[in-house]
Amino acid sequence: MRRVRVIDSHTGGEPTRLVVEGGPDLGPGTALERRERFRESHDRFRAGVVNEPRGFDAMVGAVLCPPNGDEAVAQVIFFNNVGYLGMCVHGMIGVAETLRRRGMLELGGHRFETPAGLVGVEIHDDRTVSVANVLSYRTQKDIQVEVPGLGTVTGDVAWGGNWFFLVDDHGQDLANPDLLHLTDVTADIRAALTAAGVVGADGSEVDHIELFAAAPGEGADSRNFVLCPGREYDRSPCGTGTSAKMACLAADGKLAPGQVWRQEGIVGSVFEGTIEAVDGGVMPTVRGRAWITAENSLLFHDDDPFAEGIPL
Ligand code: PYC
Repeated sequence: MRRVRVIDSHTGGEPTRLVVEGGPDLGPGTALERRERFRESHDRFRAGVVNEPRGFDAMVGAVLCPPNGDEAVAQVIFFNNVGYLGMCVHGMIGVAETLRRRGMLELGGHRFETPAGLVGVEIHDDRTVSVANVLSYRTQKDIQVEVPGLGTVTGDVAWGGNWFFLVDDHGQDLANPDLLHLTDVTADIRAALTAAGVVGADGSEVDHIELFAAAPGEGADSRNFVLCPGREYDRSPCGTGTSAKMACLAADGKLAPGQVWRQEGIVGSVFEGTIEAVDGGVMPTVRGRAWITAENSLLFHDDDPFAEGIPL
């Protein structure tokens, strides 16, 4: 029997499950190299940790690996119900809170290597965490796709550590959301993008779809709904999506360096973001808070037909 110790947290409602003991040996290398080894040789472990019956579709998992040099305290690789992420801001906030609580990180600044690049983490004394994310930028503006049942949908393609399609004009109600309907609509938009051959700059699928509307209250500048790769929606405001949004706003001259952008998610939690302008885009910082929800051991029995998750 394999025993895997995990600590669960949520950041603005979105869960993160950090493996703290019993994870796979991913060998030497960069976070990107280790992520590919994870995918090739340990994908069943990924599925067993985040999918039913031990997890559920919205769960994001994380494993820590030793750093590859002296630039970072550790590497983090994030995964979900269908695969692997480049970066995950809500997850990074959850990992930082978990490590702080275990006495492994002090208040103040730290750096982590992720498959998308180096990120900074600042743990504040009010328990919030700021994540200085990777370079974020827009690659395509006002792309139009035909979506069956919706008509022509116009949006931008941008990178914030993952690839996003950002749509302002969609006719959907984000104030009183019908989550199943929004999931279907955004999944249809993603399918239409794929069918039209719209991809990220590196040829990757644009696998996150982000709808925006005015925030219903005073506490935020905007509300979003974000469809993640495995057809689940982000319960948090999505930090990589907020980074992509701020890159688009900056490119349109609507967000100045240092100006605070408050992005509300579909369950009402808020991330605060700022940008620094750099060549080729913006360097975003996103701040939020995580809460530990469980300290647990996952058990994988050799004769359990669902040790590697339920293949749905
Ligand atoms: O916060 O960056 C994020 C994120 C990505 C996927 C789910 N959350």
